[in-house]
Amino acid sequence: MASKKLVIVTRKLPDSVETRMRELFDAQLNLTDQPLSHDDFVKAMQTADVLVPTITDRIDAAMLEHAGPKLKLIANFGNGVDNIDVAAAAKRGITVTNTPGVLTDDTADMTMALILAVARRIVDGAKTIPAGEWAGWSPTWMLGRRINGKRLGIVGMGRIGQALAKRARAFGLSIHYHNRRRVAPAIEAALEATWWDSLDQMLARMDIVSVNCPHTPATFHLLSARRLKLMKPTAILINTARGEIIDEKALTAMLEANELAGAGLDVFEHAPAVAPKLLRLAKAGKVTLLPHMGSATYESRIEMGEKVIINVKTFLDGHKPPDRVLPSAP
Ligand code: 8YV
Repeated sequence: MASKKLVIVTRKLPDSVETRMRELFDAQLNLTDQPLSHDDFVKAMQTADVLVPTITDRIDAAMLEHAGPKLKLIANFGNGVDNIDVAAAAKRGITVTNTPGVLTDDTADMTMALILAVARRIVDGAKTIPAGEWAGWSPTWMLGRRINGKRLGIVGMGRIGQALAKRARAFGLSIHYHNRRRVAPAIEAALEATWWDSLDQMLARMDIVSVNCPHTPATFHLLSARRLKLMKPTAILINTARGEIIDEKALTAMLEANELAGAGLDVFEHAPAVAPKLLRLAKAGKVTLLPHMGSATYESRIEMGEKVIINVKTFLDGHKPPDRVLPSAP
């Protein structure tokens, strides 16, 4: 009987996922919940048949140079694959898969939560009671901004953008979006969404802007200093996608200068490092910062693991895995 293939998993995963992986594969698990050291990562690249990395593992062209002859599949535990040079992997005959779909609703929920948190100052207000700063109700204290009747501009109308649109409609927001391609008329009609061909024009008209597109070379600093300047000073910006999509330095400067009303960020350009200026803005109640929690539910993590298992098993059984990621066109 052929020996089981070596599947190296770089981070601690939910118990049920690890148990199933042990049953199916020769699984080398990382039980420490710390990223592998550089040396251990290189060793994993050299020895694995299948590698299961996460967003905390950067697999660029240089790292792929270490790939051993057996490595044929990188089954990312995550939806976004900006941590992997998919084109360089393809050149080496390495298939890349991801985990789409299962984290859509949780990420959309968290995006909606951030919209509410920033607009209604939920985190800001919640800090006051434990700090002993609440002297009693006042007509003019802790005022936020109403979201009902306002305009939400979604940058990237994929699965998560559409799931956000559904939620936001229930809160009385009108839905606007910019996407490389206009979505199907039936989806647009169901969401009562208005498509903006020009991102610049959309940004200038929105009360809330939410970033929900993937990070690719084409979306790096899509919200550049110039584009951020187009936004209304009363607007708020939400990002649960990737930090690199927004010019964070420019955003910070605008928040400091009151050229934007606030921001809710679940992702950062240099994560896990967060710029000291952003920390100061958080203390001042101008921004709500979350530690990349968009898909952080027990359910999502288990379903992500199950997707990884299906991709790995299908591949090792000699078939095309369902969630293959193809190199994007230049
Ligand atoms: C994941 C994410 O938790 O799946 C994604 O793209 O951004 C996250 O919510 C993370 O990537 C796990 O690797």
